[in-house]
Amino acid sequence: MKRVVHAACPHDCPDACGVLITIEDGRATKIQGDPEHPVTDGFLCAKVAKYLDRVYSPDRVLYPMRRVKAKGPSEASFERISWDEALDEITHRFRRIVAEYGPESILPYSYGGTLGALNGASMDRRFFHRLGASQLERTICSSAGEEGLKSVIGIKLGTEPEQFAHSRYIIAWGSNIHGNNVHLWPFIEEARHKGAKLVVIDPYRTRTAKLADWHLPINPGTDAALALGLMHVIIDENLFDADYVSRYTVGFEDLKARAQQYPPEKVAHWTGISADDIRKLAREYATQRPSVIRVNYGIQRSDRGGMSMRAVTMLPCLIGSWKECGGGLQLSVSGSFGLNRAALEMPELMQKALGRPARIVNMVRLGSALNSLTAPAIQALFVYNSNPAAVCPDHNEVVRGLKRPDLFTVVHEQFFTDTTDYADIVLPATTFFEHKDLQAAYGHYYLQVSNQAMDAVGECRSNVEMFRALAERMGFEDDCFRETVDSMIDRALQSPNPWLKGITRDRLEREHRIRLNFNNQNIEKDGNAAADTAPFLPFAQGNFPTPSGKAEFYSETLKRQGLDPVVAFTPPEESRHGSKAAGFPLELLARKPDNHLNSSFANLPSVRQMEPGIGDLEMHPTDAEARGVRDGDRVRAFNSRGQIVLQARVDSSRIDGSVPPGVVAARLDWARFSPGGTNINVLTSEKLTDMGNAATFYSVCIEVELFRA
Ligand SMILES: Nc1nc2c(c(=O)[nH]1)N[C@H]1C(S)=C(S)[C@@H](COP(=O)(O)OP(=O)(O)OC[C@H]3O[C@@H](n4cnc5c(=O)[nH]c(N)nc54)[C@H](O)[C@@H]3O)O[C@H]1N2
Ligand SMILES: Nc1nc2c(c(=O)[nH]1)N[C@H]1C(S)=C(S)[C@@H](COP(=O)(O)OP(=O)(O)OC[C@H]3O[C@@H](n4cnc5c(=O)[nH]c(N)nc54)[C@H](O)[C@@H]3O)O[C@H]1N2
Ligand code: SF4
Ligand SMILES: [Mo]
Repeated sequence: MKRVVHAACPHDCPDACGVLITIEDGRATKIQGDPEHPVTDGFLCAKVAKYLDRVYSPDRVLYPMRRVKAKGPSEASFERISWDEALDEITHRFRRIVAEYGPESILPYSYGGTLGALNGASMDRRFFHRLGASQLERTICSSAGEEGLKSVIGIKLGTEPEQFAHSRYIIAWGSNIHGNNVHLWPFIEEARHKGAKLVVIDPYRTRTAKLADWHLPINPGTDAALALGLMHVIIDENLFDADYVSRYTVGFEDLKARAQQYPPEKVAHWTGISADDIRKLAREYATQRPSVIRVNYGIQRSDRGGMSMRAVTMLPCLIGSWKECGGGLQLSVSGSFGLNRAALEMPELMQKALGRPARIVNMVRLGSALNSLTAPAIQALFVYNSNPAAVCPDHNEVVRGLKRPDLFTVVHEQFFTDTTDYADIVLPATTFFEHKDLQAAYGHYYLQVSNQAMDAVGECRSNVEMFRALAERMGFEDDCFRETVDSMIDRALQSPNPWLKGITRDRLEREHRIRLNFNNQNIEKDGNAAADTAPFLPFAQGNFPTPSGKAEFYSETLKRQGLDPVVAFTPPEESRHGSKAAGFPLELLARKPDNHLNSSFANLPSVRQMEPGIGDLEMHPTDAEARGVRDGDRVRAFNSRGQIVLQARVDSSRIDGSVPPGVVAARLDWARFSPGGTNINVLTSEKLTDMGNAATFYSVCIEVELFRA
């Protein structure tokens, strides 16, 4: 029997594609994009187009496993056990640890394996809250940018992707659209056919930059200076929207005074972009309308990433482009869904366990947490939806912690990863083909139900079912641990957010995707709303959900936090102008692979072959020559935290190079696939950003030399 099931891709990607899975006699035989999805439009990225290779990979974890040899990467160090044995062992160890050290000595560790609302954060949170485990501060990706964005406009939402087709001037700012957000590209192409210009601001010459009309290779971490320089010109030349500014913003005079301090010549020194180009960009952006900025997370993985994002967010407020269809700015739109997360996660359960909220441990600083946290020290680590032994900064410290023989580590995974190398117990996890979920997005405004297409392979269990079983085994009798998946979806949708009005599970199951109800239309009796397709212009008339109700060029909240209430540029400590560059003159971009997803997919041969040269260190000829390095040479890249041997790729042309002078780039890979058993995160640091306690993957200084074995 053949059937086609509607699902939604849950990987950590803005696009949240609508997916159709063909099932024949219980087996998935085809995956394709859902042609009816208005944004993702029937195509999938290359890696997910090969998803059958992932679901049916011979390397899947199929059964619970127990370690039989010492921790570390070595073959066949696990034996198969039953789920009963696994759950017994985990609960036995947890009970002992709780009795001896208290529940906060247990640390959950999860991030973006699946962004499904339930399997991302629901039963797992209930479990750890009820246990009284330490809380994880999940800031490895986006929180600096979020805080910077919200400090100006109050909420995490922005221009819908469909509107980019109407833009006349598009800036991709720290945004690798072709690699990381490919479903925005057709809208940009449509705009360009109508004459729009695409500008890319990125130190690295990405595929997006190569295809753009204008690429500005900016020095890493200097975006706040560029934004201030643009505002300097826009204010100086009277190109701002005085009416919009006076009605809907606060702090213009403070901003004006600040921008005065950033004339283009000075900004050119910081950014490496000429004063003429800064003036030209400012004039074009302010006058070729509608103009829109697709800023992505690239600019906020930097020491002062929060302030960089704050400065960029001010631009559309200054020129009033929020009024126009095809104007404004998009970083992430996830704040618009407003699902009832509290009902899914039930933080009140911590009260029962501890009588207070549990302590918070930052995920970026996992190495420090495992090696030096006290009162109490971490005794057990429970990893799911994440591969910290690959993705976490300061890899050597992370591995040192994971190797601790006294640390009890459980990893719930689809594959044997760098992290399972250090697990005591490995549990098998389902893929999205094998469980049901509710799927929001961070790059568009459609909500979807992702249906279960097939039975779980082997003895895999979803995160929801695994934590349900663990809670039962721990003896947690609260009703919430017996709640069904459907009831949890219903509960997530029961939220005060007016844009969810009329959106029910029943409708999602029938209609597959529903745009948020922005015009708050009434739903007719049969459950169908008239299609709400009017462009979403959230800030056309102000309505910023900030403390002042206006876009904040001046923020009292930041001032209270001891931060600059306006915005300023300070060079990142680890950068060419920074205080910690001595001895390590090259700025490293420890980048994402275009065809993998962070560390996911790297282990699948059919996907890996799409990412040739993943072990390369890209260098500019000037920097290579100065070190006697030629294309193809093996080089040692190092700083005070670690070293890694990579193959030098030196650009053939100074003008068309992938990296500008002073910048080197390498891609994230699994440690076990790299020659020395370490990956590029041996060079990145635990330092947190100025706002949002996020990671600083793109503020890293290193030195490079020829490798002599
Ligand atoms: N194919 C693929 N898709 C992905 C991912 C993946 O790994 N692979 N990861 C997913 C995840 S988790 C996320 S968060 C999103 C992220 O998507 P993006 O935000 O696009 O993420 P990045 O690739 O980190 O950064 C974007 C660009 O910023 C540039 N950049 C670095 N430093 C600076 C700077 O200081 N200034 C400026 N202007 N640019 C800078 C980088 O060179 C990069 O090309 O993508 C998601 N999609
Ligand atoms: N050097 C460098 N490091 C980086 C970045 C970078 O750009 N450069 N990017 C950073 C960013 S932006 C992010 S978001 C993080 C991402 O870090 P992670 O969220 O850890 O992302 P992945 O590497 O995709 O690993 C997710 C793991 O979850 C597993 N998984 C998938 N679905 C499920 C499920 O349903 N259940 C369970 N139990 N497991 C599942 C996958 O098999 C995979 O091994 O990495 C960060 N690290
Ligand atoms: S990873 Fe992104 S682009 Fe690829 S299928 Fe999933 S949502 Fe779509
Ligand atoms: Mo991310």
